[in-house]
Amino acid sequence: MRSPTIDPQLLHAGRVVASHGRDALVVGERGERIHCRLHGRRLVVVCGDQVRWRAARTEGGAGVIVEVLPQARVLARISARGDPEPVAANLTQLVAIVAPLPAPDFGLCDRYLAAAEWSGLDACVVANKCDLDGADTALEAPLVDYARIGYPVLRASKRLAGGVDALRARLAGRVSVLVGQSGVGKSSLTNALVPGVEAAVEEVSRASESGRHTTTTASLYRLPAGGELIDSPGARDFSPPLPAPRDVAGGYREIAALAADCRFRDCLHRREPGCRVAAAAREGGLATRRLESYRRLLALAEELAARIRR
Ligand SMILES: Nc1nc2c(ncn2[C@@H]2O[C@H](COP(=O)(O)OP(=O)(O)OP(=O)(O)O)[C@@H](O)[C@H]2O)c(=O)[nH]1
Ligand SMILES: [Mg+2]
Ligand SMILES: [Zn+2]
Repeated sequence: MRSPTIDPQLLHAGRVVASHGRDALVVGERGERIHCRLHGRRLVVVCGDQVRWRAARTEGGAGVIVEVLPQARVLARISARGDPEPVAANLTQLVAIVAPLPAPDFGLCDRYLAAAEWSGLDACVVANKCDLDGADTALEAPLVDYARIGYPVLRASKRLAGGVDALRARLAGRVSVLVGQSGVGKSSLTNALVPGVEAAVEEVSRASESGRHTTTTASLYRLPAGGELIDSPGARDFSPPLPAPRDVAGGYREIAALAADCRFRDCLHRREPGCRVAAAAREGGLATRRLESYRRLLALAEELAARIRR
């Protein structure tokens, strides 16, 4: 149903808070929520996009998105077909969540952090479900490494009193996306941080006719202390679009810092003589796990570059 006070010619500003195929939920300037369709085939929107929309002329959707404003700092992934696909736009921070359960995949966490480096996003790591027995021992070594290279590492739990306080403080005033394996607790954290979010979760999942538990589409929420939070679907396997092989090291901040002292300027930190990065790993100044993770991503970037050349 169309509100008689909305002039179908008028363009309004809005923010995409969820999108699914050709449908998007937009929040307007006065906080109103409008179910919108995309105008034309070429428009694509993701969570966080700033858009212009007008009231629908025909019955059906309440609004039509006619324009997407240029995006800044996007989180993107490579789709199953191998194409780059934005996940969320206009971010300032990536929050990588790990937990003792499901079994943690720190290579995945590294790839999220690399995506943040390449997109110019602040990043932090959250060790969630810290109420579980043995949570610390399972995660300790990689978390110490992350802290050592300058990523804030926070502990969180929805089960403990004050269990999300540190994360809440970290999110204030920023536009953050929660990422991580399916089941690490992204939606649970969102519920704990955004009052009344259960209703919004219901609304979004009804719009996309999906189940309620495993998140299938990213959703953006306002935080009471200022800032915004995007809950994203968990990935079994995430890779950001990869840069040229020589730029992969830029996704690993401690490796990029050491690379300045390699003998060769184009050192890829594999078997080159005079490689400061490899030396640091031998001497204990660089986590071997991170170096191996970098080399795997480098191999992937080379494979992609070769495919593009062919
Ligand atoms: N013990 C414990 N369990 C938790 C905690 N947070 C979440 N869980 C449980 O972990 C399971 C997965 O939580 P979700 O919040 O749905 O995880 P998610 O990351 O949103 O998963 P996807 O949407 O599939 O990506 C649920 O059974 C939660 O109850 C926590 O702090 N402690
Ligand atoms: Mg979820
Ligand atoms: Zn090197």
